[in-house]
Amino acid sequence: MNEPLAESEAPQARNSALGEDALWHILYSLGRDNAHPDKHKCYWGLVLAVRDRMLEKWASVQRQYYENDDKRLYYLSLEFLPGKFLRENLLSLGLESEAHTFLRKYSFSLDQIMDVECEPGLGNGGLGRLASCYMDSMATLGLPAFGYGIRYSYGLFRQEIRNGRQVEMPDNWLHEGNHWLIPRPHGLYPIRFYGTVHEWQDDDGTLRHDWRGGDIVMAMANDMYVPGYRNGHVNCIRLWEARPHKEFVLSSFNAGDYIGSVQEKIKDENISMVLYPSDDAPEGKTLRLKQQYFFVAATMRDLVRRFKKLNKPWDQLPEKNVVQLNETHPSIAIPELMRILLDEELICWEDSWFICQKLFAYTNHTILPEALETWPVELMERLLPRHMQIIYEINRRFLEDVRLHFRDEPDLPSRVSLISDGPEKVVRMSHLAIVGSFSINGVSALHTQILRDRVFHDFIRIFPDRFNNKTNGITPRRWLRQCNVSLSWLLSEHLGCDWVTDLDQLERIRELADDEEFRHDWEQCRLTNKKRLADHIEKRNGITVNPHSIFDVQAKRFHEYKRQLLNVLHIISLYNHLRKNPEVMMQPRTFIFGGKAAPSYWMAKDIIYLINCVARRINSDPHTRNVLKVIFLANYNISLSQLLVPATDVSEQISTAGYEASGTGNMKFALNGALTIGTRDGANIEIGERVGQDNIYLFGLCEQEVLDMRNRGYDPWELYKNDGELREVLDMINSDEFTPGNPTAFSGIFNSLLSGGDRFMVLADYRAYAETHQRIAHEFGDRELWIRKSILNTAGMGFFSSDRAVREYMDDIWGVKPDV
Ligand code: B1H
Ligand code: IMP
Repeated sequence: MNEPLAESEAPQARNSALGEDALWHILYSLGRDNAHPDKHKCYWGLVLAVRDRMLEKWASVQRQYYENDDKRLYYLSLEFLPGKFLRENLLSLGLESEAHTFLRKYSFSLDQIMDVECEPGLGNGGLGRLASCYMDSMATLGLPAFGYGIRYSYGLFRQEIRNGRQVEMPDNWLHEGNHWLIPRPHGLYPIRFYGTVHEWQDDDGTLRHDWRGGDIVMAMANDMYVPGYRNGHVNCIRLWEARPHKEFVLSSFNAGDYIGSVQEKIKDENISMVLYPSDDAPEGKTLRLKQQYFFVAATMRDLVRRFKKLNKPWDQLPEKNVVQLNETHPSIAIPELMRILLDEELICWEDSWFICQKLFAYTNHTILPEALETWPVELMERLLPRHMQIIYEINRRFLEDVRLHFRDEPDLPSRVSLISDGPEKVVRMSHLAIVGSFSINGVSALHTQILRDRVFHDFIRIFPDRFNNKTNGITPRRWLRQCNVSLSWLLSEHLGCDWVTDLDQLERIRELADDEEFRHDWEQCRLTNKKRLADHIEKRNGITVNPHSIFDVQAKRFHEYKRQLLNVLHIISLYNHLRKNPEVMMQPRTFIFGGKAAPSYWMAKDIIYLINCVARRINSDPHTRNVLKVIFLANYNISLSQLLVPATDVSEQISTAGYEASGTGNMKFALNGALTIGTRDGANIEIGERVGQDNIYLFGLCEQEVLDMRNRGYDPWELYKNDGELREVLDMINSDEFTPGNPTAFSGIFNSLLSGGDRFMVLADYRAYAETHQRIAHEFGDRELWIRKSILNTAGMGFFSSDRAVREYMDDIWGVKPDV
């Protein structure tokens, strides 16, 4: 094994021009005439030509991993949000100018042909995009890393706004095929569900278990390639697709049940059909658990297959591999590896458990109680009977240990148990992930502190050394170099190009904040980006916005804790103020919203409806429309985000303190020179520390104050009674002001804020928020002051590079080394 390939067998590097290859592919791979290629042909031809170059590098990098006997990182995530590929891959491979030359010949720009590309929406939001940023950094750092997930046929729904309401449309992102994804129909893995566990005794009298019967679904790999930035390194994200199990289908055919067998086939393929569209609140559906086990089992097969090639003893598995679990969604990997080691490799429990606990690491991304994943024991027992037995045994041994070490705390075992006894017994997946991992991390300093103090407080005492913080990061390649071309040029002119892979270099523009010419150039870049967004808004929404107005943006999933409501309440009060004081000069403002609500989350969908109703009213009022506009941009996704981020003046990061684990949107806006209005929540706190407290607008209750206020007894009616301006706004919502003829359209929202107790303390933070906005409008008018602050934001954001984050994971958790 590990024979290096002979010279002649090694792939030859492509040395023809990219454009020539694209033309070649149009004819020979796509079977289309390449005489006068239109933009579709140019796009597909380029994709294949770029892909060739990536594959060559990928193959040699994979060989290198074996030859160097590298420790490998497996990053398991139910979600990835890579965004469009072509521009990113051209940039990383240094092929941009060659592509431009080719396209110029046919009078296309790269922007034009990027329209052809479909964006894979294989994730809900922050968690999925984080996985993609990390994959980018791992490739750029040259790590032997492997992403693993599911190739959903339908990604996150496409959002349309009809009559102000969100309507969900299917996202059939593969309808034209997708050449960035290479299917691997050879060597599928069988994955079992249901069935029964047979016990038997081996020659030594040891009790053995064998999981048999049930349904088999095949897992087929589809590989998506991730090139590092100009370093010749290419990794891959392997996405599993469910395929019918041939033998099963055949036997039904033979039995003459044609329709039945086809139905079975459809059922099997359902597993990878669609992404669950809820962010921060997992849906406890059987199909979801099937998805989790399906991708995890196929992934562990791949890991074990590669490890076996090395002919090393099993105890070296954790020396050669590490598995990072992105949230608890893949945590069924822990009992799955136990099953493989115990039942297939016949390793004893103690050794198997020792291996497991050294292999897995778990990242927690949320403390929302409704988001902490649990599965009914009854379901787990039926779908994965052997895994349920293993979970019981893990729990039995763990609790025995806890009882031994914490004798005087009789309640502790039931609090930390993997299985909770309620009306329905459930498996607590976070407890399973904690007990089975050697590292557990939160994603911002505050979030990790909350895990320590509250959510996992009991576990900190049991496993004090396992917990650590890894503040999130974003990739500067996509979130600056690619999305903000004008600013990137300006930065490179002053700093050289190294900032793209060494973001701390941005510190060096701090001194340029005093340079008038630089500030002027900075402002011009921002204006270019704002005009581009204004054009987009004109085209999409048919509304003209003033590019000199404050572009105030809140773009993220709709959730009560993210408090889009707080933003709308304030917009309505500004509107009232303007109507009552038509003579006042107000800084013109454009409030922009983007984001999707989970289809079954009615409150969030009502909030979208409210925003659109308020927008309709305000945008059509001749008295205010020159100074106030409200825009809802439909179908927020990575591509739209790349347009919004560089054009934003004010970034809204206003979650109730303690609820947003980190946020990564906050980092993207600030990196591109937006100023943040935010609560002391998630990574906002660390952003404030890095960019300087004078350059960020933090307001409102901090996490401790939120807790204290709630403990004291918080009464939103008090605020309603005492704050006339706020009362007026709330009364408008609770009338037909924005929905003529329908006064109860928003009574649900009104009630949640008042009689419902205002769970997310919107009213409590309202006054501080409104006052902070007043300051912002004032300071925006002072151009020198504002631009200086904008520059200092970008200058201070180096820390939030995902390169830094991944390096921390690498050094503190993974123990993998770059292979470059
Ligand atoms: C985050 C999720 C999430 N936290 C359940 N939790 C899901 C939970 O489909 N589900 O069931 C999907 C997603 N996503 C986000 O992770 C946090 O809210 C952000 O604050 C954080 O920045 C992001 C990345 O760490
Ligand atoms: P995998 O690691 O088995 O998924 O294979 C990925 C690629 O790595 C293969 O296509 C080979 O090019 C390369 N590869 C696989 N096994 C070996 C080995 O034992 N030595 C060197 N290269 C290998």
